[in-house]
Amino acid sequence: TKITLPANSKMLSNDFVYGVATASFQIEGGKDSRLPCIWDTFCDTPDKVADGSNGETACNHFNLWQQDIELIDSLEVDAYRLSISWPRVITESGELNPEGVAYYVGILDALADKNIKAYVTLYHWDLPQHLEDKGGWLNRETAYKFRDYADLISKAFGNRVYSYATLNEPFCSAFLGYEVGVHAPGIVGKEFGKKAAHHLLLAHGLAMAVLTKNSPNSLNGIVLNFTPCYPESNSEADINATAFADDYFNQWYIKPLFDAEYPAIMSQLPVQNHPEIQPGDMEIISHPLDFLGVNFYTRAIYRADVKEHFFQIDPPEPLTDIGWEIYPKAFTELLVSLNKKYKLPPVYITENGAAMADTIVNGVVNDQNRIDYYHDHLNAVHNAIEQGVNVDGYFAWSLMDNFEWAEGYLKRFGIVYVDYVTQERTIKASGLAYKELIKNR
Ligand code: GBH
Repeated sequence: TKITLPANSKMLSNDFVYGVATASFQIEGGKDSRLPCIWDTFCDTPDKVADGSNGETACNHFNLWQQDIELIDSLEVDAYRLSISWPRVITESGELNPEGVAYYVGILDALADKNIKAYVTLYHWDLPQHLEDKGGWLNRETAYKFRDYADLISKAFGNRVYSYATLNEPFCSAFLGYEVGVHAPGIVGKEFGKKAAHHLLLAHGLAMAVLTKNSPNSLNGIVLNFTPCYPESNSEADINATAFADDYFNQWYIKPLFDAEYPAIMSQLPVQNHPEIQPGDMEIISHPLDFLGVNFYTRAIYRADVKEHFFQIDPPEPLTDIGWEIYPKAFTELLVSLNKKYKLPPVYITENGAAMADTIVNGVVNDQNRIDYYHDHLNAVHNAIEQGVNVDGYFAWSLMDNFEWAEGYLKRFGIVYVDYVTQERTIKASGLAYKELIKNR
């Protein structure tokens, strides 16, 4: 029932940052105090979210944030990763909304009081609906709107923020939102995904320039998710198909940041599926980063396919409650391979965690399988550090159970249990194990 690391691990030094992470739409509720976003609309569309739920109340963090910060503090973490709800802080005419700003300033000041570093993500998927009505991430203009939002909010927050991430997982926004449509805004078509991705990356680059100017002392960067790709067999066909999938899903979002170009597979995509790149865009996108955030959950296995470039096979066991394979070795291999391919700035693991079915017995949540997941994955990060990767911190996803996007409230990623009827929080065994690891460094 413990999370342990080798005694000599860099991850046991006091300057390795341990934190917990959340995202605005997944925990806040307080829907009446902000503009509508694309996830409100998506939730209201039949059959999009597994349990037909929405983010109207979520964990009611909008009202309970003070006690939630006490909770975070009680876990003895060094840092808290939160996201800002764009539709809460910027009005439809593009001005700061003072109430929305005051809400986050309250949170940031409370964190500072407790010496908890604030890692702020500016965009964790809650695009204002009025921008989607003008084309959302398929409209280049949205990138400039994001830059303006980053400019206003970073001036308003002053020096309260330890680290800014521009975007969370542009892959999810672009591919899941604008290509397969399983996330908001639910648009489907192979011709859309890479166009949306380009505007997201452009938004990131434009915002990096603004953050570097307004907030030169914070660590400014981006958070990417990676699902490392493995071939089903050693056949050349499977290996090639896997490399294609890796470029399409993973390298597409990181290569432009460091190499100012998209993967070469672009030439194999039909022209109508290409991004619309204007002169100068790739220079903007490749703005230097102070840190790279890496989110890791699972890997994926591919085989060659006669019609498509690749085919993803069902994952082998063991699986988490959301059906994702538990394969920590891929975490080490991912970090080592990124470090080999790119000239990385310091890396933070900005999300890692597992959906597990929790059972509460007499008020105690025993989630030994989640403890095992954390133990194995923290050790996988340790192994990557041993192989030369510069990792400075780790954030558990998530602080507490919350609105798990298309899965609604059915899947629980928290190290704190949330009873959605009473809004009562109970620290799970995994939360206590995480706290012990941090305390006993
Ligand atoms: C993150 O997304 C989000 O940032 C966070 O908000 C969310 O709550 C959390 O993860 C948990 O979902 O079909 O086996 O190939 C992670 C998104 C997860 C997308 C893994 C791709 C591939 C699984 N990624 N997924 S598989």
